[in-house]
Amino acid sequence: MTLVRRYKGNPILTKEDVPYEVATVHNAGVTKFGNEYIMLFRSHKHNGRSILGLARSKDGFHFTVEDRPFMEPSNEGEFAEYEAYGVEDPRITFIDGEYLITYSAYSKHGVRIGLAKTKNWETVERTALITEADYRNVVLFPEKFDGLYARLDRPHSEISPWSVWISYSPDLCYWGDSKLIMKPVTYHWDEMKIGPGAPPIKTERGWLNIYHGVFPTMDGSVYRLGVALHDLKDPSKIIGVGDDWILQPEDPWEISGYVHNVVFTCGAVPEDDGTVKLYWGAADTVMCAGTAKIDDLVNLCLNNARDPMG
Ligand code: M1P
Repeated sequence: MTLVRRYKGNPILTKEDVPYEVATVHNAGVTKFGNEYIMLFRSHKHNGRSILGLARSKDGFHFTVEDRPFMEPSNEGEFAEYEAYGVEDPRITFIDGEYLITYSAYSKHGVRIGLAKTKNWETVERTALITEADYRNVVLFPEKFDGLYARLDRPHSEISPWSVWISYSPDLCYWGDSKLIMKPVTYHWDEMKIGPGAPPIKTERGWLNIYHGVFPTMDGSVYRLGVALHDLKDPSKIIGVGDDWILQPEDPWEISGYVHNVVFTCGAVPEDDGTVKLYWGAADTVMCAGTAKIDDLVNLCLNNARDPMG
């Protein structure tokens, strides 16, 4: 069953649409701002390091890119030290009247997560580096739980490789109460690693978490997307993880590019009609979009579920 319908005009954004020189356009966070859609996308520069550009749209499919990048590696303080190799893979969460951006900060010390915020999408302020090294894919919930912010994160270590954890914070700076909640499954489409994708979407039946899973093949890794449903009151409880993927590389620009066989999401926008606009980077080269019925994704988590812990 096709759960995600690809937009016919894919890819929706490529390097040709960017008014400054970049090699790729991918892994974008997307949100609504008034009557606009904002897309914050990652681009490789020709030195191989990444920056974040900004594009705006009235319909969520046709985007116009701003003249200048929105975020480049910082020149100031500790951010300069930890972003020297680039800023990557932004996720956007609207909470308490502000748009919070979590992004990967790359440097000789590894990859950690930076937090920035904006109210107007004209200016942006970095607030903290919120993990140590070897974290990726940090997404914030758009609500607090018992007064605490919550995030899904993806630390990596040899003994607990590439799994999804949850952590909490009173102030978005200091995080704790961490707990492992979801693991890859052996000989399954997400057996090698998993990572949170779009910030969780609130539904009547739980928080919908659209994540990526990776399978190793003789021809490299294949990145696909899947869904998990978290309890509304206690998001550390996973109610169900869909056994099947919801999207895999199929279009030519998903199969071939800078990194082949990749669909990777950092953003999804729920709409009033019960659908979600899903955005994904294809082959780490271009941006694509599609739509799905939120109920269908939730049903997959509940009716065709695998064990969250593998
Ligand atoms: O090349 C595919 C992806 O590889 C990494 O993803 P993960 O978080 O699963 O390790 C990232 O470099 C991501 O940006 C990239 O799209």
